Amino acid sequence: MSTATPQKFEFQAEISQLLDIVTHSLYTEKEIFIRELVSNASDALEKLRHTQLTEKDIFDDTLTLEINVTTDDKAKTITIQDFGIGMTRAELVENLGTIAHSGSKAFLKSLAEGDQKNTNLIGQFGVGFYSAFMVAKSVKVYSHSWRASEPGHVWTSTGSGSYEIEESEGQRRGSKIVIELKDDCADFAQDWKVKEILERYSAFVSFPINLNGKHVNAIQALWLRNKNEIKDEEYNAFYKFQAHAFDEPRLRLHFSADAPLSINALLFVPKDNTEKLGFSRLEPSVALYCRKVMIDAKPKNLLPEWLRFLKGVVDSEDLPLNISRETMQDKALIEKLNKVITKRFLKFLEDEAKNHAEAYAEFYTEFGIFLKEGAAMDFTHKDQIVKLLRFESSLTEKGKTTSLADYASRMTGDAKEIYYLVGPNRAAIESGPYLEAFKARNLEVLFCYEAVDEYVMNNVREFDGKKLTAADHADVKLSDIPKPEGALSDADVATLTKWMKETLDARVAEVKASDRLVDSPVLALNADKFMSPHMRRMMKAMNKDGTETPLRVNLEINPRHAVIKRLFELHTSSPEKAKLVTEQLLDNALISAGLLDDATAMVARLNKLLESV
Ligand code: FE6
Repeated sequence: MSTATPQKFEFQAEISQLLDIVTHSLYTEKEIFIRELVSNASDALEKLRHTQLTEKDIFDDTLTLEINVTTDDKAKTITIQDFGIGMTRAELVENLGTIAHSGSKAFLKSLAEGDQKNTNLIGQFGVGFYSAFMVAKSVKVYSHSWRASEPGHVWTSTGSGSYEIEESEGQRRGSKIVIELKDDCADFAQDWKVKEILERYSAFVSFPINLNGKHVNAIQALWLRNKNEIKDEEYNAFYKFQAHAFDEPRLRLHFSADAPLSINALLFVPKDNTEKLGFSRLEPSVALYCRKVMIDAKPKNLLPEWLRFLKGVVDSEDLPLNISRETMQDKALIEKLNKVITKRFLKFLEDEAKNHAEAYAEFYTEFGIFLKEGAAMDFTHKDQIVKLLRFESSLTEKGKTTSLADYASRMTGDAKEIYYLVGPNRAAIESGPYLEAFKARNLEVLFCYEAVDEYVMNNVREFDGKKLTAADHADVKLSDIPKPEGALSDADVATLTKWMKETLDARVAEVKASDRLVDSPVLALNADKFMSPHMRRMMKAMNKDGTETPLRVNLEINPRHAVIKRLFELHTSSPEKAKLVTEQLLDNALISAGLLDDATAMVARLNKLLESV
């Protein structure tokens, strides 16, 4: 059927309804109409390229495959033109109604029910075109199919009620969409404004995009290329562009997957952890793409919180284009992407740790804190993350670290616990009274220097069936070792500990002989399961209650130590002085444990003791 005169059509009811939704509620930002129309143009060019492979007789076959965007701020118009496959008259009508024919009822229904899964039903050239009506007074679509035998047409509508189709002379191949902008949308006829939008959403579209004659997209979608053909410099340049960064990336992971989802991802770890440097909390910045077109620059749920230091791109063909922050159509899909990518990245770190131990150690120094956050908070990936944690230990050199797996491999006999001590640094832990018992028994102890470590250890709880245990907790039971000569007798110890408990009264829960002490006279053990010394210190620093909770410690004494043996004599010969010594020993133990809140009384007492020297 050939029609030279304009023909008027009413929109089908479904189309009217859909147009209304797209125009008024599907998208949160009006500017994305440019992304959608450019994406359609790119698809039309892709289809043409495909058609060229099999068809000889192509209309206007010499045209370059490019997209031209032009603006006219006087006339308040924006035009998006492609030399793609184009549409015949029948296709104009058919494509407009595609959704109406391919499950639009289900789509509308699910939208109405607030369940937006079904937006997936909309294939290529989906509702995207309709988004033009968010900003348009009127839209004209000039199109000429690649089929030379078909004439060109112009389709016109204001988006309400009806459209017209008319034959149009002199059309070149492809489609040209001319939008006459509403007055409050006139900004989209500004060159600078449109440039910004194209750079934001369409920077990686494969075909050249010209804005008012100037080429605006010179960067390749590196993530879709074969990684064997990409040079380091190209990756680094891409990273700088994508992350707005000035450094070189520390690590990168470029991977693709087909099942269970199509994924092409390029992830970077930056050189520095800026949060550590005191900058503000990082925002998610692995951008989400669908076939080179950006969907969300900062998707909230694409990766777990603790991976917020990653930069890069995830591209999945399975995503609907019109996904946006508020209309998270497919939470399940994003969750699946999240799982697959996180697992893959953790596997990558595992390989790095194995194959490039030194680079991994440097990465860990900088970004380990994020892994700790993950180990403590992310139950789904905990087991994989815990393998990546590293600590100094009583068996490593200063500055060298060990994994929990390596610790476990060194455990002997029927040992079932992995011990750790928290302290400000190596020297402090090594000179404290807690380590000696473990050293004497050849037990390795992990050294934790960071404020979060205790929290992490408490949350991780165990590794490979072995319990993570604080070495300074009262519950820790250690094996017997041969007692050195010259200790107080059991009876004398019983007498002395009883006397000391009476003397110290409520300041201690219990006084007893120690099986831990080798070189130190006394040791304070945390008797409170729920409030460790370090937790107490943290609460104090944050000015939370908890310093109010009375301190409960067990005091352990070393019956071999000269001071204790002397104290035993003193407690009968000079009880007053023995009381001062006992109190001082408790304070010494509390200082070692980091638990002495106020040293004033201690200093006064010490001065008194010094008088008698
Ligand atoms: C979307 C206009 C109906 C091609 N090229 C471009 N856009 C396309 C197609 N669409 N569908 C096919 C669309 C319109 C109407 C559908 Br009316 F742009 N650029 Cl081949």
